[in-house]
Amino acid sequence: MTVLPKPKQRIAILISGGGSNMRAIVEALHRRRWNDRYGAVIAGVVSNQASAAGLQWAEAQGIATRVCSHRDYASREAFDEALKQAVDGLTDQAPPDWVVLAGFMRILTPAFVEHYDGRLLNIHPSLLPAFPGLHTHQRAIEMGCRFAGATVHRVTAALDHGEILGQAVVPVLADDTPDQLAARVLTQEHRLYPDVLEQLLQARLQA
Ligand code: NHR
Ligand code: GAR
Repeated sequence: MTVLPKPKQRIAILISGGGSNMRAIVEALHRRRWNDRYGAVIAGVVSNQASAAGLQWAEAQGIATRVCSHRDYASREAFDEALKQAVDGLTDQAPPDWVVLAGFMRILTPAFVEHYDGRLLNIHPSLLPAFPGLHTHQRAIEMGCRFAGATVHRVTAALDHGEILGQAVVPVLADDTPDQLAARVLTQEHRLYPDVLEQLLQARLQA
């Protein structure tokens, strides 16, 4: 009996900071045997910040890493072109099957988004469509929200407005600081993002 090899699903992860969501995804890939089950592999990690702590963790795992600093480019268009080269360079210049924003902090141009059409995902630390943009936890507290959370969505040219793929909800507690709320949300992000990604990997395999 011949067993056909599964087509690969190559995942690139874009970070700017600590990379705890990146880590949750890499750990889920190993623990849940995503390579055997869905042909999933980590193509590499790209950061726009050379100092991102997540880069060191990825390197220690033997994952390919690249830095593409927005400060080296005169325009958003020029940065995004270089970022695209870095991302596609992880996979012999073909776009990876999935490009996952995990705490990536630069708004992307329509040209970049189109290049990865349908394969680009983000986790945003609010219950979209509430609070797109930055400082979500402070804004949720100021508005008196009783619940907050995180949303995984497809990335489109309109910031934080793509199709919602999954959400996780946490309570806002009396006297929460933005940092306390952020930590509670982040814990749920680490469950949500791998779960949504696994569903997409599974669906792509069956397509
Ligand atoms: N790009 C597009 N086109 N669409 C989306 O939905 C995107 C995106 C890029 C990033 C993540 C997003 C978030 O989850 C994201 C979604 C950065 C900013 C921002 O204002 C806003 C939203 C998000 C990420 N960035 C500043 C900028 O001028 C820089 C801030 C900084 O460097 O600290 O790009 O919240
Ligand atoms: C996460 O809470 C993520 O949702 C948020 O930054 C944190 C990154 O943590 N993303 C944004 O605010 C995007 N603008 P991590 O680096 O430890 O994954």
